Amino acid sequence: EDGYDLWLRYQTLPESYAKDVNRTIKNLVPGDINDPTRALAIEELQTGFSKMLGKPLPIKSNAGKASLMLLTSEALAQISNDVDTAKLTELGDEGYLLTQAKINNKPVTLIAANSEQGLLYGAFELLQQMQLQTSLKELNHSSSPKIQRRVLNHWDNLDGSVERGYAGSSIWDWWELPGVINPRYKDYARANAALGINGTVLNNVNSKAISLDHRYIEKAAALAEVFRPYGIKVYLSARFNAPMELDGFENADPQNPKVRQWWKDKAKEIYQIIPNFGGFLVKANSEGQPGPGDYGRSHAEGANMLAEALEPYGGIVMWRAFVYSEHDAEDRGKQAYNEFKPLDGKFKDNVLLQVKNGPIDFQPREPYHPLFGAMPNTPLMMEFQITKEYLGFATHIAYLAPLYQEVLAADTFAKGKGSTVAKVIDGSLDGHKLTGIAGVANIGHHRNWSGSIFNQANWYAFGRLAWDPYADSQTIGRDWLALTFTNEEQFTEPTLGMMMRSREAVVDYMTPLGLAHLMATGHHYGPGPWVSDLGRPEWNPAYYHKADKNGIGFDRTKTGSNALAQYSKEVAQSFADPKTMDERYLLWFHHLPWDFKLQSGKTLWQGLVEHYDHGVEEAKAMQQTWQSLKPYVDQERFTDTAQRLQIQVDEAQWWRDASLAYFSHVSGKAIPQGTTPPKHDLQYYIKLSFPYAPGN
Ligand code: BDP
Repeated sequence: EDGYDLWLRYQTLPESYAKDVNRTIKNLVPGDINDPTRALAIEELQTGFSKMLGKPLPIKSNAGKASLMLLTSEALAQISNDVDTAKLTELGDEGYLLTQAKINNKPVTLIAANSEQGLLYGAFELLQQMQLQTSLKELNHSSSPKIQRRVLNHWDNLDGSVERGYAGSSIWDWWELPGVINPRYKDYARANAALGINGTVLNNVNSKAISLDHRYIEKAAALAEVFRPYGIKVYLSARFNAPMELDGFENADPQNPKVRQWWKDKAKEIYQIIPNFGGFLVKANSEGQPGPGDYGRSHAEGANMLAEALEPYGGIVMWRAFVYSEHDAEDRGKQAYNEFKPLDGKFKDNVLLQVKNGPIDFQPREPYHPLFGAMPNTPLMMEFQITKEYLGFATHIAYLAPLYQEVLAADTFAKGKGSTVAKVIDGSLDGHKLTGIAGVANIGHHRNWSGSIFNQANWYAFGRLAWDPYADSQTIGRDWLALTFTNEEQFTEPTLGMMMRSREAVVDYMTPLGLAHLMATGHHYGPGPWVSDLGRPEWNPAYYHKADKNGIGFDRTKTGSNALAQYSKEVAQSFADPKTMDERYLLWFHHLPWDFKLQSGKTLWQGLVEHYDHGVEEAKAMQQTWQSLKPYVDQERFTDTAQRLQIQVDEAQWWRDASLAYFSHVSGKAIPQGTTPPKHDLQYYIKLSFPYAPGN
């Protein structure tokens, strides 16, 4: 068990359940396997049945004898009226129905959908339900995605490195493509299609123009070919000044007709070899990337130029709202809103604005981004980070579904109570048709794909929440555990408990009570709250915590940056009073004296120390739980996880000690009595360096 098979392990089923399946499903009527997507559905079913039950299903062509059928709604209507076709229609292009139906008066297990794609999703779901040992007789399950574009963002570079990647180098071998098609590309597509992911951006948002050069388009086309029958579209990150870098143009100004024509020609060239190309993802005027701002043009003008080029072919632009500049450094968290809100309604119909979940940058905890709910006339797309840049890379366990769910369920009050972020991005709040969600992938060439077994859970959870942003992180976690290890409750329940608390543990030992961005320079791994010497103010941890002898925290109320005013009245009010608000966001919004009284009655300083201690205790508790689960886990995955947990315990301690050494130093507060002092003095922690940390 090296983790390669992800959620498609298809372990031999226990005898009693296998009997049940054998009684219900005796053969398979595949339908027209000339369709490549249907052929894959059949192939997957046969792989699954062979592995789980020891043999593939006998293939029958005669519907009269069928026990498992895959039927599109059209085909179904011709042979049976047992299924409500109106209900099927509601499932749209990608939904499916799994049910027991009567066909020719005989009971049949039916996968029905409006498209071949829906049938493929249905086949994966049937196999998942079998792995979870759901009784097939009770199967009556329909599902359709609530979000249209469910996309992974690979931050993969053409030289094979991965920005913020902790699972080895890129799985794309750009050098050998398009000649060599690694079988792993197909396994990648299978794993994603099993979750309903239907798009992938192949290259880093910090992109190179050469990705749009003909040679590289051919390489991307080879991948697109593998992914197409799985329903996965390829997208590319586009460098805004590509006309200059590739073809020597003098500028990349969106008002320049020649530049506009260049993008039109480029789109045409791409669609000639990738007919189902998804479109472009663009990081512009952000962290040194070129963009329309270089010519005094707005983000809307830049995005619309690309949108116009893609429009004839049905392509879209995913334009990122991740911008901040040193010239307006009072509060970095306010800048995206200030820049984009005035552009609401100015984007073309095939543009999605891609917004990170929080206003700063993928921190262990942030409030939701104030743009959600603030741009009703523009479809906003969510960007989550699956790779754990700020949550311990691949060595710490942090199950991210609770983080995702916390943001999706947050109420923006944009149109009154219940205007959740999920409703903003699934289009239901403002009536948008084009909708999307992106996850920055944690995938690399490591045999287990994600660098650690538990990191796979974050990829899985992203996929499930992209399909249904209202899904519950517990259920997702439980399913993942059953698919990945075993569904014995003695294993799943304690492990799920550990997963569900893991993210909060990280918050506690890294950035409790609403603190953020305290990571050391460059690698974002260890603590560096003392760092204050970097070129731009908002690159320094000291800018974010603002701790001195009088207090700590970032004042985002009226007396400070007033970022609170970017939220609706109700949300702003809920965060306005530090005495009554949700303390998980306390120091995000308030600068408070060290002796401020928390709701527990303790002082802020005591509370901070307790959170740090609690984080370390939780890491230790996870380690103990895991040790008790040894009987349920194979040696390889048990040991690998145990080793990582040991690192996590040691590093939780490091984070706690270094942070408390520093905060005690700036505040002049002694470590409270009865609390263990940091192992070393502050200088020791400051001097540690990590020149070869991965992912830079
Ligand atoms: C930051 C990462 C940086 C990315 C940037 C982005 O540190 O590597 O390029 O986000 O999202 O968090 O563009």
